Amino acid sequence: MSTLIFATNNQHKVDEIRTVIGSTFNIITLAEANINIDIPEPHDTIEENAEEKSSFIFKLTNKDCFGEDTGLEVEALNGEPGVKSARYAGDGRSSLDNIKKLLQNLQEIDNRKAHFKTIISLVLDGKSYSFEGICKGTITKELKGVDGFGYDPIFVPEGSTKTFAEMTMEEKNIYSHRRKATDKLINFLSNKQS
Ligand code: ITT
Repeated sequence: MSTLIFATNNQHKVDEIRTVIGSTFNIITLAEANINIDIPEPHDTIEENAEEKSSFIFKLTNKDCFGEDTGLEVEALNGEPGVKSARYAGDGRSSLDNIKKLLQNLQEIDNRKAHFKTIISLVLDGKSYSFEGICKGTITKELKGVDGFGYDPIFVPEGSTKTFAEMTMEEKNIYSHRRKATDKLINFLSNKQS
């Protein structure tokens, strides 16, 4: 198996996916591939933005690669922030700003159901494939925990009483959307090899 470039600038994603992949496959980050670029995310769906990341890096390098896009979809907000998860509070705002806006919008609302959705888009030998991972859960009323990133301090996955930010990365990986999508990627790559 040749090396796969992971088309992301988010080191948390790299750490989480590397923990799942272990030494089965070799992945290198954009930084390790000496690619210093902010990949555009111009589309209206998580699927299209994931595909944009992998195809963008494939066009640049002509190498096998994958990207992923993730969104938090909140039932009572008709799926928002969804594809806009990174910039919910506006361009250039922090994760804390995004969280504050979300909690504000859910202030009077009892239905706290939400899920994370990750789409991994792979380009292998010039062909595209995609893998989905969903993690259902609920949004808390206040922030809890200091680990993880993004919306982790306000998301409790089904089957746990802790937020993702109260978990170690290994615990988060038991439940997480990203791990589920990564499992499918590993399975696909393993079958290709055999
Ligand atoms: P790349 O595009 O470089 O991969 P990014 O951070 O821009 O990295 P996304 O476009 O997928 O990643 O951003 C989605 C938003 O959702 C962003 O605000 C993240 O902080 C948040 N997010 C993604 N995965 C998450 C997770 O596992 N837990 C909590 N928040 C997450």
